[in-house]
Amino acid sequence: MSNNIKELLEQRLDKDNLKKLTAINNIKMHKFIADAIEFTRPASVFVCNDSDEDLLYIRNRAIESGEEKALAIDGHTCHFDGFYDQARDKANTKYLLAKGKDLGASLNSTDKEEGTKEVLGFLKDSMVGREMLVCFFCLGPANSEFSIACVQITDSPYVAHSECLLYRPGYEQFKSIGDSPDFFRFLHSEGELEALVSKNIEKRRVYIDLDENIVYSANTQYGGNTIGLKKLALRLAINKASREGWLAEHMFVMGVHGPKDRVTYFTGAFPSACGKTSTSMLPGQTIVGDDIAYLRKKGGEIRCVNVESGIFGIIRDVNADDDPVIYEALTNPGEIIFGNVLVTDDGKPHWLGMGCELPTEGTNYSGKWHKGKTDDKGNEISPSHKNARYTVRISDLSNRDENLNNPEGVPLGAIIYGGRDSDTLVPVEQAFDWTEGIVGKGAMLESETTAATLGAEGVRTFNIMSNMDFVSLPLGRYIQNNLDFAQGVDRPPLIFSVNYFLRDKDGKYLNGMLDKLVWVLWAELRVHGDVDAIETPTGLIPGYEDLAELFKRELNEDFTKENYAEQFAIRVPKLLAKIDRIEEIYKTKVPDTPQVVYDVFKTQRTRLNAAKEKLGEYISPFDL
Ligand code: OXD
Ligand code: MN
Repeated sequence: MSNNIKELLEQRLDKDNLKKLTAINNIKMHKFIADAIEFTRPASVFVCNDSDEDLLYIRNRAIESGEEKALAIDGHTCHFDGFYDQARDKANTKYLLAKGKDLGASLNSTDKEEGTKEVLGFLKDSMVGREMLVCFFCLGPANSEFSIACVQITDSPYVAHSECLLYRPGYEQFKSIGDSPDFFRFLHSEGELEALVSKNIEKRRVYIDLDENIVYSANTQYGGNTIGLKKLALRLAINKASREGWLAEHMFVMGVHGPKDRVTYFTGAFPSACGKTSTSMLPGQTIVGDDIAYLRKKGGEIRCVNVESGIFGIIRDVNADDDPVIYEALTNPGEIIFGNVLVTDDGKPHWLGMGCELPTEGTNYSGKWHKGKTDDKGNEISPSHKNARYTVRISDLSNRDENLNNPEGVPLGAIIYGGRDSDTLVPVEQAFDWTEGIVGKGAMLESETTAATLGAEGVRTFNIMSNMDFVSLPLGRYIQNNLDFAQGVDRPPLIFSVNYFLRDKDGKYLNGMLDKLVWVLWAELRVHGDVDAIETPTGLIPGYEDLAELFKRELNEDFTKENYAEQFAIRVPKLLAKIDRIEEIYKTKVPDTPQVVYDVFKTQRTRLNAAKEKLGEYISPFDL
């Protein structure tokens, strides 16, 4: 260790914390901590070594600092973010790009020199009078080819506590990388606080340096902007994966349980708040992860892991009927952080769609709340925010998969891509092959925006592989990486699209919340060739009889021929319009689009026009 670094650490850390830090012998990490101390000037530094004692210290700090309040049920706490800090801030999340580097116009970036200066300006002296927390985590299971060591610096005990639930401990893993410079670094400060929330929201910034594998986050508390290992690390990982020939995706990983105890692993990419978590938590199935997956090729197959070990889930509409496993965890003792829900004086959390009437007063992200309370624009404040969250360890859930922490990952049988689409795609469709799947399902994904990001809701938006917010390389290259990924794989996973959000002409949803179980189980049967399918111009859809049987067996419902005909109608004009819309985006915004993308558009257009000629604009699946 250079003398300066050593001296600074010796001066600023007490004996215990210095010992914990220097037990990890990594010069680059030590320098990162020393620089951050010098820059942010905390009153003290705590280093977490993942012992029970240290984890308890962080949890207690979250409560003592007031960032979390203990609730009535043992282990439950609640955290509030500022009124205008309730979602990911896309506009102020940017890549720091050195002169001459270009990620394409679709990615938000800023000049590296200027951006670094700006964000460091906001971080300067930000920890004066506060405690700096230094935590180590491992992305992916420990001691595996998938593992990435990480160090997080934050002055928010809430952020550190959340990460202790959401990620695998990394102190020992960090020791095992020795002096390697290959790890991710996160520096976060919530900045000046007022009533316990970040005050200077206009100075909220999340800046990502892909060359240095470092992310700076300032003046914000909302998890999506601050929990370094989540979407901030995903951006770093996508870029690293591209350099190293693997994939980092915005995907759940789940075990789908087919006939005779057969388990087939699926990943699923959905934009935020479009049913990703609830799919991974479907009754009778097992969860590996609900949000981020790493995929690697090993011995002729694709294997994948959950990068995380917990869930930062949207709590809205979690209730005993639709999400029984999560609901059980949220209503029983265990370590859980509720975020931005309504809390009543008896210490109980309440949220939209929990299955009962909500109280008319309590405390929420606006402070003391009563029914009818309005914000400064005169809009009624909802009791619990639409993007309110819960944070829980997957190991505390009864449906955890036995391979949750398998260092080898799980073999991938199928990928599903889903979005919020009221009028175009059928509920489930298999792509003809890997190329049509990546292009026709993943690279054509669109979704109506939700409360998980700041800005208007319900706007149909292009969202490539549901990863648009996190892609950190030119989009054309990202697609090519996905296309190439199946090379050398003996049986590439099947690719499906799903759509849970089809509506009729009166705006009513055509599907029940649990219908997705049937779509996923049908897809599982397809992976093993157990059922036939009907060819459409864009893929393969289920036959009526197979679905009716699954609806009866799994949900005890009679799936009528009318339902089937309405849901699985091929809406040719809508599908053609979608191709036009997406093609225009690639032509105008993605100069490095691989030719094969246009080829797939062309083929699908030709097939759709031929079908229209023969069978009309809206084609009943019974006519195919
Ligand atoms: C999330 C998100 O929190 O995608 O997972 O916003
Ligand atoms: Mn997500």
